Amino acid sequence: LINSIEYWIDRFFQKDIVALSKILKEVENETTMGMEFIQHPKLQNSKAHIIGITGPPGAGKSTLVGKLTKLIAELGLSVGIICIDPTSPFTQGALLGDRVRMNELAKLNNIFIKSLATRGNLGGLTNSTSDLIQVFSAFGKDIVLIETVGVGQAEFEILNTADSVVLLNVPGLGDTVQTLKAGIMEIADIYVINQADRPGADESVKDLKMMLRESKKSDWVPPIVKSVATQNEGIQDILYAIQKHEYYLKSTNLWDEKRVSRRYKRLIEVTKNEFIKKLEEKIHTNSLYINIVKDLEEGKVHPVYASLIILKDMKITFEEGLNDKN
Ligand SMILES: Nc1nc2c(ncn2[C@@H]2O[C@H](COP(=O)(O)OP(=O)(O)O)[C@@H](O)[C@H]2O)c(=O)[nH]1
Ligand SMILES: [Mg+2]
Repeated sequence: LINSIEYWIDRFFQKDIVALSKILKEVENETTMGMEFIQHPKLQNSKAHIIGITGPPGAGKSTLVGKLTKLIAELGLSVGIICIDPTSPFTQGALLGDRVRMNELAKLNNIFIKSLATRGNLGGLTNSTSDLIQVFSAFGKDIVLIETVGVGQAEFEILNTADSVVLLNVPGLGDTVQTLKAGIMEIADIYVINQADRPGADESVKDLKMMLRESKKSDWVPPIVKSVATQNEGIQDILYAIQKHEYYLKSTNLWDEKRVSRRYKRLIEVTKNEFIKKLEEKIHTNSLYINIVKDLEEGKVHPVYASLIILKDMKITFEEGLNDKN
């Protein structure tokens, strides 16, 4: 009984933290049980406001997540936090620091923290991130905060995952403008210059403003907020900007559109992964596949031809013009 899905689902809806933790773990590890949890009719919920906090290492993301969470909890809202840890050995120490600070937070009511190890891709979101968000949402979390390190790809992934993206930077960061030019900064809905107790904050705000004016692309004008996370300064302003963005999303239908497109992307992702798994399995066990791969490796057939043979075997029909001419 203790291993039955219904047992854990019942406990989950009794707001049992152990059940929440159990289900998050199973879903994170993509176990059979986890996959059953995530498909459970009662768990189809995407009401939570998903907020991505991103930016370079050391910008103050964890500190901000902490202060924001406290403020949100004071409003009577519940928060789920997902921390995506980069695997880089250089940041191990910092990560331990993060954990300690985060655990302090966890003692507060209504807050639950899930730390994820990234599998290889530095700071990247794992496949299961969107499922973990869904679990938090079904549990009744009003807000899910996701901390990711802004290195390359992860910044774009957070864009597809979060409703509102907050990008942290620090003043005088020489490459602020450089990053902007690379287009990376255009992902954010809210810009924060944290560590505004350090010199150059106003210049950074001015630079940002100019860049954003040039790249205006929607009705939403991303606000730029200065903060000193360690001193709890500017946190109210950041939360206000987040709430304003939530209102904007809901009043323009973007809120629903984002949910629809995320579910669709997940469908494609899961199907693609399963397909590739099947394919690789067959390539190692099925003689038709073994032979066609051998011919391919020996340069006897073109990859397109080999692919057609495989698709045909899988009974996947193809568009006109792509059908095999044999
Ligand atoms: N001076 C100053 N230091 C800050 C501020 N916010 C965070 N820090 C410090 O910057 C370091 C990195 O912060 P952390 O939140 O771990 O950054 P993260 O890597 O982006 O998560 C820590 O030592 C913080 O105490 C700030 O507003 N001003
Ligand atoms: Mg951190």
